[in-house]
Amino acid sequence: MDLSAEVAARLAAGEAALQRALSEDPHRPTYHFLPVATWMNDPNGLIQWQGQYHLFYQYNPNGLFWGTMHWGHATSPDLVHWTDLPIALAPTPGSPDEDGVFSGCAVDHDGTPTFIYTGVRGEEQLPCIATSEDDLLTWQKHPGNPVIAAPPEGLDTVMFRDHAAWREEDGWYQVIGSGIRDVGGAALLYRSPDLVRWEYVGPLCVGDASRTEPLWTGTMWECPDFFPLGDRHVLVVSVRDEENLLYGASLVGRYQGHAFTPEALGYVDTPGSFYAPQTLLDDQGRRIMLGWLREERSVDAQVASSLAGVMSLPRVLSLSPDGTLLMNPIAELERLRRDHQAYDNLEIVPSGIAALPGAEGECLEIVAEIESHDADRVGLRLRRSPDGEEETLVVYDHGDGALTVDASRSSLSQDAHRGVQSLPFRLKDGELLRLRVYLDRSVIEVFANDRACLTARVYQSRPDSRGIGLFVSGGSITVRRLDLWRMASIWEA
Ligand code: DQQ
Repeated sequence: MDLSAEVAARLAAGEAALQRALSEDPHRPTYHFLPVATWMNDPNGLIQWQGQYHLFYQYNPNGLFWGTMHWGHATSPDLVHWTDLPIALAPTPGSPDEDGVFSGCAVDHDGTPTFIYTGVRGEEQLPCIATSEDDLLTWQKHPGNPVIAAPPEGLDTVMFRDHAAWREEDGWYQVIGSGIRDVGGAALLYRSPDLVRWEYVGPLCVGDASRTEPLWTGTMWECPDFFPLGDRHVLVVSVRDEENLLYGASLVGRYQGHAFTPEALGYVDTPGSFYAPQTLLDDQGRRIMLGWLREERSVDAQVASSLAGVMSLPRVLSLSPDGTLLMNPIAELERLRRDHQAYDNLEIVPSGIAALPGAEGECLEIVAEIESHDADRVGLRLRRSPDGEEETLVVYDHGDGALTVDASRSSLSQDAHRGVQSLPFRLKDGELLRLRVYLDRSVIEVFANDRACLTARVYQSRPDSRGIGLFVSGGSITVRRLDLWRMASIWEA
């Protein structure tokens, strides 16, 4: 397909107009990517190609519910402003993907963009490939699909899908998400000279479902990603059991001789709203992660709404010298900042509550630096109604060593799940609490001290739930500085 600049500009303008029309829905985010009208889940095939970022994503064009998976396609010059393009991959009747094209990755195979994805036919889920000759717009499936005929012989797998591939000196490698019955989640390693013929190398990493510390790694791993970062390697997996999608987990360790030795295990985000993350390496050398933000309300409410699935903001990953995974929002998001407000040196007394005069809104960025004077609990109140009937709290609990998004009073609607999501987190002696919070209607993304992320979905029922404040218990705090910006819509005309 020849997508001339003029056609592309018209598509982008039409897309933005539709997005603006749908923004009447008070829960619909305005600066997170989501498709116009139907269901979206995992990010797929993240790649930068000729300067443009490409985001493919699990997509159901048939409604606001999961089913008949396709790959949607959006591009961006900056990972902030997106243009949604025609569907990239759809199931082909009578083929190994006739019941769905599940998640996978994109690689540059000597100048040919190539997808590795999971084709679904009945109960079978097997690796397939597709290539593009027109800069990622249309895709030709390989006639030899599936390129791996079955899970490894002799391994009792409970799942076999989702792909991350990379090149080494002796050829291509990929990991496939899996689980070994009665053992735990697994990432299985394969090798290929050409992305078509694959040989099983062995498990890259296997979890232990009988262990729960420091976190339970489930019985299956979906959407594995594996990449070098600093002087180590990181394996990211989406942990689940038979019934539930649980969370993204990161294993940081050493990779040598095709063997991976994890040294540290942690949450990529709180259990709940953020799932199936994938990364790309861009031309600035940044390792950037996007994840699927699931809805946290009843299926009926989703089907009746204008949204079912949102893409997270892009995060840049790095490692601290001690091997801790660090995550920060990409700098390009600052382009959306408008109407700056700043507050300096606010003292809040023990068990105090502070409303921030003039601080309110539904699409905001908040950056706060807070010094605690022996406080037990300290945090932000977000989307607060004037009488406090609705509000969502971001809480640092020093005693419990936890960071929490408490959405239990976020909405009066019975359709909203209103959960409480926590992560282990403790400030070091003398360390300030540094919070960077993105509010985008039903989305809250919190970045804390470069090393913890909490994502939540909240569905306020009151239009006046817009206030922002602070609270403390057990001691006092000094808010050294708090900056707040209204965030522009990425679909603005
Ligand atoms: N979603 C895809 C699968 C993947 C799961 C199907 C994770 O490929 O395992 O939509 O959300």
